[in-house]
Amino acid sequence: MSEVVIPRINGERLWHSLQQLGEIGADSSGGVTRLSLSEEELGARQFIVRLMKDAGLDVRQDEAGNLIGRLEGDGAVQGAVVTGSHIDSVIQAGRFDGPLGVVSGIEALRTIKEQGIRHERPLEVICFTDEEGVRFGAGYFGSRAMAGDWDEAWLELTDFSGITLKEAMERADLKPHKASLAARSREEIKAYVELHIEQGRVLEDRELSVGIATAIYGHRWLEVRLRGRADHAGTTPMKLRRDPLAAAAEAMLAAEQIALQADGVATVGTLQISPGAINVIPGEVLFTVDVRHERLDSLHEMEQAIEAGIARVAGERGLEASIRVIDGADPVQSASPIMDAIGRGCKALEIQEHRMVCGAGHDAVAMNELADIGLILVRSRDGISHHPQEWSSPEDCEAGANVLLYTLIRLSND
Ligand code: HGY
Ligand code: MN
Ligand code: MN
Ligand code: MN
Repeated sequence: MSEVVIPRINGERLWHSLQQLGEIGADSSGGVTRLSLSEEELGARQFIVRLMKDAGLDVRQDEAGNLIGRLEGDGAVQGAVVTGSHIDSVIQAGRFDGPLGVVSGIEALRTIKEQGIRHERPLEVICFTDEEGVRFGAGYFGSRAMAGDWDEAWLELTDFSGITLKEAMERADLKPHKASLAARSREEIKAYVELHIEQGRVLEDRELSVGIATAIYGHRWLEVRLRGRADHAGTTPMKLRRDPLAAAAEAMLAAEQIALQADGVATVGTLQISPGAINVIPGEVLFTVDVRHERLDSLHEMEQAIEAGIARVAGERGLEASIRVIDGADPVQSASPIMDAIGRGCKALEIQEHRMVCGAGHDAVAMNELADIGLILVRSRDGISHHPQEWSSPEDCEAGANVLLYTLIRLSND
C-alpha cells in the first residue's frame, strides 16, 4: 500500500458517538451500569445497530446476540479482517471500556467505505455479547460462541436477582439453545484486531497515547464458600467459634501475599455474608477471587496456592470449604504480523510505538481460538477503569482509532 495518503477517521463524530452511548445506562455514580442483556444494554445495542447502518455496513445479529457490521471485500479473498469489542459494562463503570473499540471500529469501516479505500478482504466490526461476565459470573459469551467455545451450561447461570442467562437471552428475543450456531470457521476470519483503553498506568507514566499489547494475562475466577456456625456474638467464647468471615479475612490476606510473591494479581471483588446481622457470628460467607498472571504456569501455581491457603485456614478453624472455578482463560500472545501492522500504523501516524503486556481481559482472548489477534491500547487517565472516572482524551481516542483504521486497511490488503 502506498505510504502517501493516510486516511483519518472523523474524530469529532467518534467522540460524539461515545458520549451519546455513555448516556445509555448512565447511573447515579456519574458512571455507567449497563449489564449484559439488561434494558440499558439492549437500548445501547439499538444505538450501535443505528450507528452501523448509518455507516453503510451490512448489519446482522448472530445466534449468540453478537452484532456484526460488514463491508464485503473488493477482491475475491476469503478471510475477513475483524475488529470489535463490547458495550456491556461492570457496575458503576466508565464510558470507554468496550465502547471505544466498537465505535472506533464502526468509524474505521465508515471511513473506508466513504473514502472508497481499497480492501481486498471483507471487513467486520463486532459488538460482542457479555464480555465482562459481571451479571452471570462468566464472560466472553459472544466471542466464545463465535470461536466455537459456547457452553450450554452457561444458560443455567443466574444473576443477582435469580434470572438465568437463558431467560435473559429469551427476553432479548434470542434463542438460547441456538447460541452455539454462532460458531465460525478459521477460513472466515483472517485476523482480529481490537482497540481498547489500557485500563492501567503504563501509557500514562510514559506519556504515550497508544500501546501495542504483546500478550494478555490469563485469569481464573474462583467462587469460595466457607461454612461455620452462626452463633450469638455476646455469649460465644472466642475459642469455641467457627467463624467463616474471620477465616475469609485470613484467606484473603494469604491470597494477597501469594500474588505479591508470584508477581501476579489476585482480587476479592465480591463478598456475601449470612445471616449478616450485627450481633450474630456469620454462619456462611461466599466470596470470589479473580486471579491473573501473564504466564500460564505461574497462573496455575497461584491458583493452587490460593486454594491450598483457603483449605488450610478452613481446616484450622473447623469450617467446611468449597471452591469452584467459575470462569477462566489462559494467557494469549499477539501475532507478530498484526503487531507489526499496528507498529507501521503508529509510524505512519507519527505516534511513538510502545509494546506492553495487557493485564485486562478482552474478547481478543476468546477470538484467539479462531484467528491471529492484535490489541491496540489507548491511554487511560491515571490508569483508572471499572470506575466512573475512567477517561481517555478525545485526542488519544482519535489517535487509537486512526491506528486501528490504518491496521485494518493494511491487513485487508495483505
Ligand atoms: O475483567 C477484565 O479484565 C475485563 O474488563 N473483562
Ligand atoms: Mn472491563
Ligand atoms: Mn473491556
Ligand atoms: Mn469497499
